[in-house]
Amino acid sequence: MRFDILTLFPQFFETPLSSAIFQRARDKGLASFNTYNIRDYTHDKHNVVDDYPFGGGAGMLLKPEPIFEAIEDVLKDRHLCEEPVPVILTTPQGRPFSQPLAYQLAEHKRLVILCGHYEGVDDRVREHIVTHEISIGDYVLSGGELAALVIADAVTRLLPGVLGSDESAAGDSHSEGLLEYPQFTRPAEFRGWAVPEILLSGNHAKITAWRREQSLLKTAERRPDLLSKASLTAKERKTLAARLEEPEHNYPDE
Ligand code: 6GU
Repeated sequence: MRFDILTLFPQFFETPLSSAIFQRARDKGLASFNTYNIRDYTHDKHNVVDDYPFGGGAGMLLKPEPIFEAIEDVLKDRHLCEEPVPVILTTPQGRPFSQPLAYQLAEHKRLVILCGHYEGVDDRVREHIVTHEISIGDYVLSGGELAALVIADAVTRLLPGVLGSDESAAGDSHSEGLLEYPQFTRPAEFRGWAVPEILLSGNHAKITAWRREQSLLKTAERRPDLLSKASLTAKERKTLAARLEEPEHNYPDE
């Protein structure tokens, strides 16, 4: 997968893209990451990338010309027969990012990510060159750079071979629409807190059943919105409802 990231702050990406999952994917030859400074695509003396909004109002908007030039330059070597490359704009107005969307994006050979600017981007960019507008949550970031890194991380770890087989993405929180069950490592007792007995029992069928139940309970308590979309058997729904009636699951509202 080739990522081309367009930003006003290319230096923002230096350390992250040389660390952790990104470096691992690069070392294995499974992903490459290029950053481009939108300012390099201006032609005026002061390299102006923003301007006042028509009609007035607070703040400045990113101008369309350098953005179109930058994206067209990044995509110039493509052959007509190649599949279209998604051009993602990070914006709080976008579609909420999610694990299913990460899987969809991971299918592509290339992604272009245009980092939005908190005050906005001329709407002709959104309308005529961007293919996906993505938000990473209901809060406002001062720029789209962190969102671009979030999307790139979530997609990179799904590329075949990036994670080892025993750390594969299949069991992650959200990959089955449920939150993950609690996990423990040694020591079996730490400061008087013991690991649940069942995990030490060696009974794998019971452990699997316990983990499934823990996932269901945690999801029901913390993210009931996810539970309504997850695939539960009728029996699971029934036992979950019963378990949630038990007093230890009746938390006061925040
Ligand atoms: Cl993608 N960009 C900005 N600026 N703020 C955000 C966001 C994106 N997603 C959530 N908040």
